[in-house]
Amino acid sequence: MKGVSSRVQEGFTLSHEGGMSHRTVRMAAAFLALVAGTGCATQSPQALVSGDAASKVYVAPGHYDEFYAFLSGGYSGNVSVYGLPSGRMLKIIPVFSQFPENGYGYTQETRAMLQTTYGEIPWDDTHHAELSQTDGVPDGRWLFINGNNTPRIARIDLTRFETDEIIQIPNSAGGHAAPFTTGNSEYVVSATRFSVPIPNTDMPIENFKAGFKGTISFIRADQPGKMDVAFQILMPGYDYDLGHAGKGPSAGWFFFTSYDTEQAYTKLEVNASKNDKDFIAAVNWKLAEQCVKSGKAKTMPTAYAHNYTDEKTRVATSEIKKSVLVLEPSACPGMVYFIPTPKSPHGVDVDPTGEYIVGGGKLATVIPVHSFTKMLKAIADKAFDGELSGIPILKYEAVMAGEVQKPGLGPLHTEFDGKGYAYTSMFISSEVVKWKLGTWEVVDRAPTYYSIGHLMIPGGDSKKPWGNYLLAMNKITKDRYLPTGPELAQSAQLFDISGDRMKLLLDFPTTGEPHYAQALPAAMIRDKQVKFFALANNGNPYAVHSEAEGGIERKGKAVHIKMAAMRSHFTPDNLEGVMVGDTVYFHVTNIDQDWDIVHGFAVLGMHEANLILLPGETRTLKWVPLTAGVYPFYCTDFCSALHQEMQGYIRVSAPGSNVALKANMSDRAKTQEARKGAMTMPAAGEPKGQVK
Ligand code: RUQ
Ligand code: CUA
Repeated sequence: MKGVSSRVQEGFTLSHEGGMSHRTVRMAAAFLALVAGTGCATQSPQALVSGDAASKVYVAPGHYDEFYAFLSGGYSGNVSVYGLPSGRMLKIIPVFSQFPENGYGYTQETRAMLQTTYGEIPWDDTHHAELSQTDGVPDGRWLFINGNNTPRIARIDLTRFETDEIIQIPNSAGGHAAPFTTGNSEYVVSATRFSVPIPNTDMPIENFKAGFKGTISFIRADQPGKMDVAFQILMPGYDYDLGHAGKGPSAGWFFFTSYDTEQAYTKLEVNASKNDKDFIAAVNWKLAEQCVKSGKAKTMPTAYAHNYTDEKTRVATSEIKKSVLVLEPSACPGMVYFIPTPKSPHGVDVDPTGEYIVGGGKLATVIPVHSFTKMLKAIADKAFDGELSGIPILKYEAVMAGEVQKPGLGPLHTEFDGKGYAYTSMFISSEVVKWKLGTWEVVDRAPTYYSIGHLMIPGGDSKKPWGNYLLAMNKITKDRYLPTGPELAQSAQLFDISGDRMKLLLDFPTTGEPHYAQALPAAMIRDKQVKFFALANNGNPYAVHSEAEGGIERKGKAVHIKMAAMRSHFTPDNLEGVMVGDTVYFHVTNIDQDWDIVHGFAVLGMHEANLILLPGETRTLKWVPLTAGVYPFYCTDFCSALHQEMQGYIRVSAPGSNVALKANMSDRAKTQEARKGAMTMPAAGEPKGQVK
């Protein structure tokens, strides 16, 4: 069977040689489309790529892409960065994962980033990449991303593309509706996908209805290093799935979808799909702030970790916070309303004007759109259908702006182009559906390959979308690429949406499973990139600022080695006097001061990952030698013509041996006038806050 991509290039039309899996998926999509009366997905994929597509995504050698796109890495725990329109991968940023490629989560300086109240957790499931905003528009300061499994939110600095801060969310499980931002990133939010006992204690699962609750957390986010759970709202025990802040007129509100309002706790596939409508919770967060200020929230003891990397030392520390403020809706009337929304809604998206709130009822036959103006009126008129746990339920008809009829099957997520159109992903019918805000008519549809989850338009959930491209992130890849055994890379597809009709431009594979992504014009952050860290400012307690400062020192069973790395040697590079039973800390500083001159460090038999040392940076590898012998170490990053010469030895002797501690100096180091006699070590045995 011939690969689909090669057939695209050859311009063949699809025939039965396309292979079972491919045909089956397309037949299923066509069948579902027929059922839905849409008649889509009957074209072959080849026909959808027009002749000029290649030139639209071709970025010539040496030229830059127009956008940075940040894709969540799903179960890889990372974020990956791509250039658009080329689809070239630029970087993987480790967030909630240990990353052997650069030592994140292994080095003594970074391990504290993965600290939680459950201990050090080197993995999570990232879903939603969210750029910080100013006045409702991405501003290029930071990227936030959630950890879904052990609820956490991370901040990535966009001048360094590094994870700097992680906060754990207490009283939560499944931090899925996260980390959506308010218009000036005052807050990012996290809502519980899984309701749990709060505080979490032992109880029979069948106590679900009475004992399990959801929380919506507002996390202060506008100051690096100071992320904190400002307050939590205690919600009925449903599954809170996604959220989005209002904007413009609705800027003081936040909207969250919920499913399982049936409160089933087993076989949810059936039992949580019974109600015709679930809810979008509309939260007046400005009012919530006031209620917290006026003392309506209760202090609840709990525990959650806050991890932060100091700018000067580049050493992460972890602190455990001990309490949180919890607000009951009944204590703050007017703070939360439920908007009935068909049926098990997934995404909730607010259009650029802030007027329309679009639900993604994944089992619904329409796309429901609520009106913010009507919502305010319904609240004023008390157009309620009862209440639940003190939360008024608004009348569906009173809030509804319109319904997109026969959109396709399985609407999940919607983004906007800023020109009056919305684009909704249809998981079951595998397509993107373009429709007009206000008239609710479907104006275009384009098949995706296959089973699209999120879609993304740069700035497409903000007040000002840069609306020329749309990226579809698909859950199933099947035959789009050369097969690679039982598991295939996930797949993204880029569409040109600058014209009336969507045009497929490009497929590219992605790492992990991207859920959501966000993108911004490269020009916003391109010239703000840090090129190296000034050695003079390196505040790591074990840093060396010249070769002359290198050396070795024993403190009981711990041996600390301060080492300089530069093109193309380590100083010192011959070390003796270490014994079996010692724990050795290699504190290696890259003293080169040039962009992209990176060194690595690894020792024979080590149990950690290698160190990757950015210019001007210090990183520490902990090594426990198990047997006597001589162990080579070397630079793992090809840094110069004499990179292969960048190596050294450490001698390990039997316990109790009398081999003297010794670290040789290079000739160059000996002549360095910076040499101040014996090396000095910081008073504290270890850099503060490091995890051992
Ligand atoms: S999810 S495919 Cu955002 Cu985790 Cu919708
Ligand atoms: Cu330093 Cu290779």
